[in-house]
Amino acid sequence: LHMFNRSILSALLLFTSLCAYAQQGLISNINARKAVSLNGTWQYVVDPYETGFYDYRFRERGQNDVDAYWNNDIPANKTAKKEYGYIDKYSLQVPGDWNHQKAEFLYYEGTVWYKKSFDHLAPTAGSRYFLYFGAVNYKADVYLNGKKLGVHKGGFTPFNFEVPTSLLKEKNNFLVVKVDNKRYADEVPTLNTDWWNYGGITRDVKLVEVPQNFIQDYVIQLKPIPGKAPAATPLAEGWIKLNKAEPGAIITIEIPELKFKKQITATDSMAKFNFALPKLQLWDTEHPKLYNVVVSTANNRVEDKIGFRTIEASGRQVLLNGKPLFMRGICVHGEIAKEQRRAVGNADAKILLNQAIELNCNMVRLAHYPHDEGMVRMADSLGILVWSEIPVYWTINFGSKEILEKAKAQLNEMITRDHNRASVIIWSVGNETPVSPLRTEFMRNLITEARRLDGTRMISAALEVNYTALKDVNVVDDPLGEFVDLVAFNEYLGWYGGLPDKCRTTNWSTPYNKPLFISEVGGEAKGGFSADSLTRFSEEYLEWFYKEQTDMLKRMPDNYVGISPWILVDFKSPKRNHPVYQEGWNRKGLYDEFGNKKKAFFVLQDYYKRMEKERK
Ligand code: GCB
Repeated sequence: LHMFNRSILSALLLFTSLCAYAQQGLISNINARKAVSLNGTWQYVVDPYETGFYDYRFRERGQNDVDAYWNNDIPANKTAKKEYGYIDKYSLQVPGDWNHQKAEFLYYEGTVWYKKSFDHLAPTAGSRYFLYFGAVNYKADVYLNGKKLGVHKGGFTPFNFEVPTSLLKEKNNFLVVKVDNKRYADEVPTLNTDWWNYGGITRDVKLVEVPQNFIQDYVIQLKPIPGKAPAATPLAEGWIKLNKAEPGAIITIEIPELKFKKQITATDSMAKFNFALPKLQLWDTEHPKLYNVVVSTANNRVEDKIGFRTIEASGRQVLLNGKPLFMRGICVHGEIAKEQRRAVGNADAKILLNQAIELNCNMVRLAHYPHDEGMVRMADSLGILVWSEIPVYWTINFGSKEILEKAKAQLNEMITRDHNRASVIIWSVGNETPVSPLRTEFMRNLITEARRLDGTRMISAALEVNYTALKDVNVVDDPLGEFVDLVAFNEYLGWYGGLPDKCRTTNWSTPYNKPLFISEVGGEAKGGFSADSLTRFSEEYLEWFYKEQTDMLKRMPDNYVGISPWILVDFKSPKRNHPVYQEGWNRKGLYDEFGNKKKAFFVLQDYYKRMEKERK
């Protein structure tokens, strides 16, 4: 009986702790909200043994434990013992990964406690407050004035926790975030990735103020008419989600430039709508027209910039606004190579997207995780199409329900953040997952979830081809092809299989009657290293590789709708250890880490110029 009670008790405890810290509804379009930025200098304690979290018996410390690092670090008096503290000598900039900020953090994977004090001088009576994090890699435990607000996992998606107003003080609020970027087998991503595991509070932090009842989220998108261009007065559909709805509340949607105004009445917290918009300029890659859209209730107003377009996989083609689309893409990591750090904010987004534009791209595949919101916003305004992905990467434990839930949570956060971005046309549920019935079931679940969350975009996943069993015709027949809208596959013919001239005799096809996209292709070259084209890692090898590849592409089947080679810029990876050519860098960039173009760049650029003419 004793044992029985114990197990019930521990099950109950687990359940309540999960509930207590479940993420509350994500507030979208965060930059349009009234908020105080908590970016800037944060003090920190590095804690590889997690002494601030566990006592010497490795039991989680109680909330008021004076040795818990979430509690005030000032000793009660001069006699009191304190073995930690936050001082300016140990500080980091937020947003930003820790790895590039201090030499000793380059390889660090573990816990760092971040602390920021802030004042809250003039709280508005009746307002509600949320702490918002653009992203923390990987696990964040958030504490304010000694009270735990919540836990979030997932290194690339936003989250927010409501702050009870009674907890906020006028002066010196003590905000602590325990950030842990250790890799685990049962997390998403898992232990093994081909990129740098940058840790820290990598994106913006804000204290957001909203009224009691507020507009939490909304979707306003064109409804595609299968196989057709949108009507002259296109049909928009979507919904508005109110936090603490008052039944009968009036919601207004306005597009001032179009002199459009529509009111709907909320019956509960979700108000769905569909209506015809006036004649407007559609968003596309040449005219990325964005309209100011204002959603308001009696006491809350949110303004956004939204482009209106339709996207769909139709038969063997992809249609953007009803017209066949060819994607001249490139894969991009969220990294500024020159400074060996995670990309964050608009300025970084501009650097990366302009590099893609120079290559003559109209599309980017944001690998392998959701990038900073600035990236999709910038893509919206530059007219670059986006493939956005969750880090379900390589081998994860596909039999685990818990892992599926973790992946779903990230999918949900990615879609919620960006579901009004015209640039985003593809949600990808993962990359190069090994074929098995369990894997397919897992991925099919994610696809179903993505469709439930957003029925207006294509769903895909980067599939694999077996390079060791290359035939003259390689068939992309991964069973997942049945469930995706766009059959996408990675191929490295001439790098991981054979030499580039293998391309002369190789052809590709898929049994699925769907559009076919090459989501990766690439090889390595060390910028500035010149040799004959048979020498691995030379610029000439990679140039040859791209010549053979682009020649092969002339023989692609009629459902070939585009390609996003791997990758825009060389990127840091602990897996790449050649002491001369790699030194911890994956060298498949068309730009090297200093931003110099490799010879191969011009081969792809030429191909894209040709394709732009041929398949407008
Ligand atoms: C892939 C992966 C990508 C790797 C790349 C490589 O297929 O999707 O994340 O970095 O190959 O360089 O091997």
